[in-house]
Amino acid sequence: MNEFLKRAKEIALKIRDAERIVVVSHIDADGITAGSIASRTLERLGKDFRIEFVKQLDKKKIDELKDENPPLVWFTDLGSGMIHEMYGLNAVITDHHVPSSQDVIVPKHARKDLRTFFEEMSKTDVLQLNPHIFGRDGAVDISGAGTTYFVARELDRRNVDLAPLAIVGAVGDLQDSEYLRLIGTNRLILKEAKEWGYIDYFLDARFFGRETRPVYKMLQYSTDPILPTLTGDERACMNFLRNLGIPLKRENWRRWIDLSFEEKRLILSELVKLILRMGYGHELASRLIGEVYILKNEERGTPLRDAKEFATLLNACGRYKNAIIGYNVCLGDRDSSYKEALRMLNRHRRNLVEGLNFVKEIGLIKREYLQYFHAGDRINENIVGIVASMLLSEEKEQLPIIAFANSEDGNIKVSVRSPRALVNQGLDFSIIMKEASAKVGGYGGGHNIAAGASIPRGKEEEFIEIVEKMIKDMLTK
Ligand SMILES: [Mn+2]
Repeated sequence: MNEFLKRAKEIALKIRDAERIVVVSHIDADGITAGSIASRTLERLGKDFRIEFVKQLDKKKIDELKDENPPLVWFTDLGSGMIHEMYGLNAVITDHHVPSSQDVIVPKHARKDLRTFFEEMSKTDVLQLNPHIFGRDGAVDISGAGTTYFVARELDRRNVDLAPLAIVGAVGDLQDSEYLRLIGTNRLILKEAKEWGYIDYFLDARFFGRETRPVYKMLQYSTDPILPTLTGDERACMNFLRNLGIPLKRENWRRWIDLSFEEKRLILSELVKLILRMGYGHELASRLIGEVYILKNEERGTPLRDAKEFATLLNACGRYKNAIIGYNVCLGDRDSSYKEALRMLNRHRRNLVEGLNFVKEIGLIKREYLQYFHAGDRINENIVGIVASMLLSEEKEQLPIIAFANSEDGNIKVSVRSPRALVNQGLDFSIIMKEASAKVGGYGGGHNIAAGASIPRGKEEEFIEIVEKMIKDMLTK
């Protein structure tokens, strides 16, 4: 921990010394919260700065920054994977993605003029705070918002009030999903935030919408875990509650937070029985309950009160190219930006439901080792991956799902989601997406369980053939 904090302090010093700073962050919930933490910190320091949100940090963006050549660039929730391109740039990075090598890699385009390259290299000054370089797993230990928070905290003790945003960022990146609670360095943020009275956390149902949805809706839309015979069926959910003698409505539709302890306990124990009776096993049942994170300064019954709902609101903003709206909400706007964010959240939910219905209409095409669908223009490329996740969670006999959608750049966006059991058997879609897409003239990557790619139009069939063969090889090795 000492080394980690020491690095945070070094970065803090560099920020304190900089005359002007450009913050570059990612457009998802973790990136938006990370950018908000950085920006409030710089505001409190009285710094001259600007912030921008990008979908991904590519060479083109880095070249633009090099041309502008600001005194300091602060990358949050991205940057570690592109360090090898940052020669000539004065930068700090607070990220949690797998870093590219710390050694000097001479990029292809620089090989022609090595002298200029090494001159530039010698001017390069990049410091990063990233759990991977301290031997921890960036998928669960701490998020981009979390690493940014540790630097903010070094710069000004008042910034402890930004800890809730760091928790929202971690939850937005599903860092609580595997262990059903936040672990590692995230725990330090959590404890601090609790001591200061900003956050409360306890065991409860992990359902999305605890604060805002009528209970029957919450069950109907549950995908983690999926509730056999209930998920997706409104009438069944209503009947399930009625049969337990739980009133659906008092003055208003009752939400999870409106129920008594006894009512909650009854529902949860019946759900466990249902899951086991339907043969889904203990592992699924265990996902019903986990740690939940409450932002105590936010109004009860709003999507900002629960970290998971807050993160979803931000993700909705990012996905529809309005990261800045989410950023304003993080910084305290409860008026026009907040209303706009709510509108985007509703639109996002509607699009997901429509997307799901569309795929159910056209049907998944099943093959021996995978299943797939092509959404064309009917599902936005930015949510086609979520639709694939939802479809996967509804199935009992599970094959990986490959989803295609038309991308606005003229190519085909590919998203893949794999059942965890196959990943445990050695399947790794980060490798498959990278190699298979390269074979058809595209690019890709990601995580073992969820990955993506971009491939040229018309190459879908060929791509499926290659992917299926690679899955087969990996699983039968
Ligand atoms: Mn992140």
